[in-house]
Amino acid sequence: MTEIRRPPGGLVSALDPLMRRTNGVWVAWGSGNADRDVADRNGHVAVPPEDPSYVLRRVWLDESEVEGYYQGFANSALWPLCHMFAQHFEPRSDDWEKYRLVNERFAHAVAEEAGDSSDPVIWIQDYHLALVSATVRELVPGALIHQFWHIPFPPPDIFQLMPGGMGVALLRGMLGNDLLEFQTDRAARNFLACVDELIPDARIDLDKQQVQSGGRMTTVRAFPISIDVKHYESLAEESSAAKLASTLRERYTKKGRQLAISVDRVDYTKGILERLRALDLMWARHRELRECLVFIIVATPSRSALTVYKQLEEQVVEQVERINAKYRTKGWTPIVLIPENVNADRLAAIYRAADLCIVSSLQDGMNLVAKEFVACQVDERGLLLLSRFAGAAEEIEGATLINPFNIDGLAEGLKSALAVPLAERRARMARMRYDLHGATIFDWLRSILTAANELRPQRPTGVRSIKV
Ligand code: GDG
Repeated sequence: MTEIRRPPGGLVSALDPLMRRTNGVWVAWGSGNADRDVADRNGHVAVPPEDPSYVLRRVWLDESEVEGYYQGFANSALWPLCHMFAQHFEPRSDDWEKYRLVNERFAHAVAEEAGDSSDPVIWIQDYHLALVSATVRELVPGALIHQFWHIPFPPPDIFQLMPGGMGVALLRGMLGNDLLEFQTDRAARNFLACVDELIPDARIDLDKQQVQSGGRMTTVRAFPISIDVKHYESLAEESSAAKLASTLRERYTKKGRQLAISVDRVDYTKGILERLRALDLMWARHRELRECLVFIIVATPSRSALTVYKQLEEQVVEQVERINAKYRTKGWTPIVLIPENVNADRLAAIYRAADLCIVSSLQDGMNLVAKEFVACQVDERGLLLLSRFAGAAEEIEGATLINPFNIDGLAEGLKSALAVPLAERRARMARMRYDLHGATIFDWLRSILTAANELRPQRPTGVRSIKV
């Protein structure tokens, strides 16, 4: 039997609705036992299976490629470096070699899909493919190429931890794009500063946010990603979600207790252990707050093949067990851990039921959970505590900003949050919901396509797009 799995990451959540609307070709790595069975000779799969509306072109990777390219260079070197976690940064030359080769293969697959079209629009997604645009430009000279970088970009002092040749090759690869899209101005500025330090022939115009190098120009700008707001709202409004939300409230908000939630892939960038330390400190310091709050933590395993991620999963379980053992009373368990992927309907009900949602990322490109929470708060009772180091903090007005490195401050911030009156919560949530409706994933897409269009006004874009 073939089981269809939808990975939990923000990238897929964000792009699937867009692909359905644009009928493009999505070139993506193929994995899972059944992937080859459902693809045709050319690696093409029509998706979604129940209502095919676009084509996936698979690039097959063997085990050693997955290890070196994906777990290795992408997730053990680029990911930690971009999030400024020098302690997890492991650049290895074998991994880099695999990363280069796999990027090369993606570039050739894209060129094949472009076929004889003289001016295709090619949109590359994320940090796994930093070298693709430069190669595609050689293979398809007439293409309009742009790339969205979903994660932060570090300042030069951090970026220069990357061994010289690799760092320069990455920057040159990214400069193969006509338009390079980041989540925030800060990330765009950091990228320009790195180019300024490391690419001697580059000329940067900071006002226009453009780089001239190798005889061509790259525009570098911020386009904060969002979500399909109506989709999340309608999930939360479903009668089954409403029912589950009231069941959760009946179970957990007895005796005037508040229900707090968090939802993350288990990743050291998300500040899950810091959040647990703050809760522990708050309950240790303020006895009166015991039994006042139940915390549901959805912690979805992710990248478990990497030791640092597997260890973090174990640490989260250990810490939750420790805190529960320390404070539990007869009728109260402080933390409910859901250490697995929950389905989207259940997630919407959890968002809806909450009085408080905490996003405590130590660094985060955007953080879609913050926006999903706002969209699903159809009863407008919840408060959002949001890390100032998530891109979302630069966008959402009405959240309470927190510094998750400051455990002490976070514990006190949690205490204050519990005391915010309902009327103020409602006013803030109503404001956030209003703003979110004005900045959805479709607005994000439109603004990117408009900016790309402006770079080549004589040729319309978005007619047939190819995504990597
Ligand atoms: C990267 C950047 C940027 C999580 N657990 C479950 C589940 N999820 C979904 C959430 C959300 C997504 O995963 C996580 O998105 P985030 O944005 O929070 O984070 P990353 O995965 O790190 O995404 C990030 C994003 O790309 C988009 O550009 O915002 O900064 O790091 O959609 O709902 N979904 C379900 N069950 C779970 O258990 N159904």
